[in-house]
Amino acid sequence: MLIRSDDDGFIHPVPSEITAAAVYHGRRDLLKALAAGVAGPVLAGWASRDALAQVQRPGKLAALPAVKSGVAGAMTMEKVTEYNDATSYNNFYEFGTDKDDPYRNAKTLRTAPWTVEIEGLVKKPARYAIEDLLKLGAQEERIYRLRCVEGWSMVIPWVGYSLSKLVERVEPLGGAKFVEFVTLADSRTMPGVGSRVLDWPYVEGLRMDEAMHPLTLLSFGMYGEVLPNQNGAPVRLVVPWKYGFKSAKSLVKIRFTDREPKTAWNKAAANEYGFYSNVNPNVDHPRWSQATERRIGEDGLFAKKRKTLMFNGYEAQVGQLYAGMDLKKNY
Ligand SMILES: Nc1nc2c(c(=O)[nH]1)N[C@H]1C(S)=C(S)[C@@H](COP(=O)(O)O)O[C@H]1N2
Ligand SMILES: [Mo]
Repeated sequence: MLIRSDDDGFIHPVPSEITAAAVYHGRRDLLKALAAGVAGPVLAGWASRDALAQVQRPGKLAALPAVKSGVAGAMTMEKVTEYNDATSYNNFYEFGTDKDDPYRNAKTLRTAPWTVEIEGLVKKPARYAIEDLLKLGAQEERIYRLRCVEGWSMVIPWVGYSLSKLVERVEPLGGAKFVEFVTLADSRTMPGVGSRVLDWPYVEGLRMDEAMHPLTLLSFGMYGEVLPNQNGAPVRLVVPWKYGFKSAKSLVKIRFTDREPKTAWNKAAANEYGFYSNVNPNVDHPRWSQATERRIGEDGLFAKKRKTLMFNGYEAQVGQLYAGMDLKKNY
């Protein structure tokens, strides 16, 4: 372990964490600081912020302590998006379709009490209170790229554990081939649910092997704190190699099934949003290219667009899941 826990309950960084701190904040920034001879104080800040996000967390919500993930590919080298950007530029249509609607409207979401139901083809169906679900696995920090199908992206330090932990616990039956994710649709607290942009509730789905992949995250927090409402409190999915809409927010039900789930976006526009929705720069959306993306926070006049990577940069980890599949057909 690279971290130690003192009796004050906080986890303190040790010098070996500094390289990882550079990862968290962008290696090029560190090199720049070293060259300028100002690395001392900079490193101190980075090291403490990196070891546990709660040390210099945004301080807006309750801390959610986590250890750095050891899962392959879980820590991108890229610079983390500013918290204020990640929490004010969102898609959460239950709260409206403008980018700042979730930030403005999601205050009404009631996240306690909250239960998540596990049903369908499992040996152990269950109703988990959020407090119990949170404790089912060790909370890990994972820094993932998130690529929205609309052509923008962010880099977010999520907190959570692999969905596979929960799947193993409830013991799917042999016939279970897919997992369906159902999210909250409460017209009293979610103003967007009155609109007809989507057929509520918002439903998403994964094939069983995708659900079991270690990178598939059941997330309870970000930036060292519990999730803000607009980012899908109290629990959401994060599937980093797929377009952002697969990462369903504010989950209330997880259902195991033998059929490919009918997802909300597929029902709304089947020719635009397929079941797989893997990030793929070679398969354009019918109305726009998917070859490049705009990184939120880099949108100045001279900011260059970035090339979108196959499977959002997670090809080494997930490419095998799709061996032999025609990704143009299975978009
Ligand atoms: N329930 C629900 N989940 C959702 C959405 C939504 O509208 N409703 N939007 C999706 C889309 S399109 C994206 S890009 C991501 C955005 O996650 P973020 O706001 O935390 O960055 O959430 C996804 N999860
Ligand atoms: Mo999205």
